Amino acid sequence: MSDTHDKSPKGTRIVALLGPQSSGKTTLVESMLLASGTIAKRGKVNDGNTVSDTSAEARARKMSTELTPVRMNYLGDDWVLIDCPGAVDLVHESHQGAMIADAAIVVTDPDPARMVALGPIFRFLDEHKIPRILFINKIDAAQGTVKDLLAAAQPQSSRPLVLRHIPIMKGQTVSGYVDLVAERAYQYKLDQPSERVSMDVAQNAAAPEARREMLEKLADFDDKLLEKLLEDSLPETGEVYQHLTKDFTENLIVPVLIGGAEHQHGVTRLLKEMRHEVPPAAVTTAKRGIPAGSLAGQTFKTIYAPHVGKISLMRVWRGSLKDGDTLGGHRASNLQDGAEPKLAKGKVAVVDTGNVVALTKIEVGHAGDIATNDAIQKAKQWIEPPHALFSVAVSAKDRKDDVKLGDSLRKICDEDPSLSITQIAETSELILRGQGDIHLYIAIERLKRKFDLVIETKQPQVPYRETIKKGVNQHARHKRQSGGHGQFADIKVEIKPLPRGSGVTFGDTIVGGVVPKNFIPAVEAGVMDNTVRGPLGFKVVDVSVNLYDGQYHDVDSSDQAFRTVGRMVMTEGLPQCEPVLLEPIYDVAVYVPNEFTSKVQRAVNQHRAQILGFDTREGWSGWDAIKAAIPEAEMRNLITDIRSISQGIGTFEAKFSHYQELSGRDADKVVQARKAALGAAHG
Ligand SMILES: Nc1nc2c(ncn2[C@@H]2O[C@H](COP(=O)(O)OP(=O)(O)O)[C@@H](O)[C@H]2O)c(=O)[nH]1
Ligand SMILES: [Mg+2]
Repeated sequence: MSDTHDKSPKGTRIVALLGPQSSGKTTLVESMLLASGTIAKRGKVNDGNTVSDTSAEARARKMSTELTPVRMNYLGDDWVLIDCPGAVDLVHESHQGAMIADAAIVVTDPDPARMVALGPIFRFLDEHKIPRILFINKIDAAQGTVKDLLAAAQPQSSRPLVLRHIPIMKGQTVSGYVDLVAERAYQYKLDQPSERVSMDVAQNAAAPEARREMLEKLADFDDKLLEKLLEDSLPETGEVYQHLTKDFTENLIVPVLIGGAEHQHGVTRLLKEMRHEVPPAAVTTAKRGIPAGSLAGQTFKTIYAPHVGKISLMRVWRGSLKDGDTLGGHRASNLQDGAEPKLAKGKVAVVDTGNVVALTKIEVGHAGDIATNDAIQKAKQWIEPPHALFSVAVSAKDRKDDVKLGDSLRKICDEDPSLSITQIAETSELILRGQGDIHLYIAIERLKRKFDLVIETKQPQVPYRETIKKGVNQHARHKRQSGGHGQFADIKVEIKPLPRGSGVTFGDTIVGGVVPKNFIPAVEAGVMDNTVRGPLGFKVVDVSVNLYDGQYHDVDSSDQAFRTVGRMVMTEGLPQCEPVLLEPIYDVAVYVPNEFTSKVQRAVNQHRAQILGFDTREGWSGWDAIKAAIPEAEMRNLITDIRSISQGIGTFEAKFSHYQELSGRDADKVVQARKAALGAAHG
């Protein structure tokens, strides 16, 4: 691709395509590239030949698995389109793309029942003041009229949705549209720009009323326009465009377009609107609080590529970056086109304001970090990765890869900050956490492709513990006579339950040196040895052990003998104390749109939950928060269940709360499984 040809005065502008999975974002990118003449023939997601969706993981799944910047020049203006994944699991990835965009195109299916999925997207865009166009796609397959669709979408948006054109119907299908601003009618043409037809041919009686509705929405933000409308005088087209541009840029309204990406319908219209209304980088720069200086760029994505190493995708917010410039205190060379989906192709000499560059062999921080000539700093505004919702235990299939495992996992988490890795001491497991099973399995495929690392996964173990329900006084004697001098130790202890959270305590009330002071630490060590695994097979907690009597032998007693008897007293004593299983309980808040609350509540109940009540979700109109206490053992598929009921958008937050007794059949199952596992491990 050529670099700095006919420079557009606005620099390179960026739009991010957001929207639910499978709404047609990748297809729309393809259509925009075709309409702008960037490509001569459109690829198809199902044929695996689109310009974005290039990774092996995306091709295999026929869905976008990472953000992909794609370059386009339309009527002399430079653009980067960021195709974002729509899968809820990959939300952080799409937010990274949106954070460096000047505007977003939100693509939706034409189905009223699915509009609820737009809520979190609009919220995110509100929060970061990102202007957005709503593109109602697949209009060829609409469920209901455009009016129905808009009525279903409006409650999801805090800003008024302003329909910019209305469909022309031919029987049950949409055959074209009337542009309400220009008052022109267009007929869709398959795989071509629409053809202008006369308004008479269009016979669209609804147009004047729809136009008036549009103007009334604009008048809410302008008193002069309101006066005009009240006096029944209509504004000129030019004036309407001015209002639309201003209100869009200032995020007061959401313009709505309709079309069909797959058939090139409404695509030129979208490009024209972008051309006139999407603000340049300078406007976004001011909004984002990008630090002053002649040059500023922001890393928005880290990628590790085989043979290349770390690649940082950066948007240049201010100034232009030239080969050899100092960036973050180091020399930047070998600048690559950051909007070339296959990357590491297309070396560029200069990266202009607004444009994206792929940097290698230079440290420019993590996603979100801002580089100026001499420093790298955290951004004032960036996004935190969402709470983890799903986890698996991972290990290298081949032991010889153990060394590589840690480093590769760290890189994959750097690429995707919504992944995290934790070593759990109690279970000795390495846990990979993320947003759902798809998320984690994509990560595991990446590990294979990028680092030739084959991962084995297991369901993470629940760190059960055990305690006792009653106390006992226990005597133990260790005596062995063999050859020379033997071993002798004798103790009496009182074992007692303690309140939850106390751990294991050891003390003594020995008088008269019946157990000499110097042996007492050995007794304690022996006792502790046997709290690592109690009679049920788990770590023993909330138990006090007091040594109150004993005997020793001048020659045969030793630390070793007392340690042994310390172990014995626990092995013999604990089973008589009514051992009981403890399971970890989490405080969970499940968040769903209130239309799903009762159904989700029922589903949550299936997870042995104790429902603590529900309330409205703070700051989220139309959403509820269901509070519950849920055992960790029941959390595994919680997100899958919530999503299956809530159009994929329900979510939860969980925090460890406490350990709680588990008895009955559930406990028996756990203990049996543990015995089997320990038996297997010990051969
Ligand atoms: N009927 C119809 N299908 C479309 C249209 N646009 C996209 N699709 C189909 O919708 C599916 C998902 O498209 P894709 O671009 O991968 O969606 P994304 O997940 O939003 O990127 C694909 O099978 C497309 O062929 C359209 O305008 N009409
Ligand atoms: Mg896609």
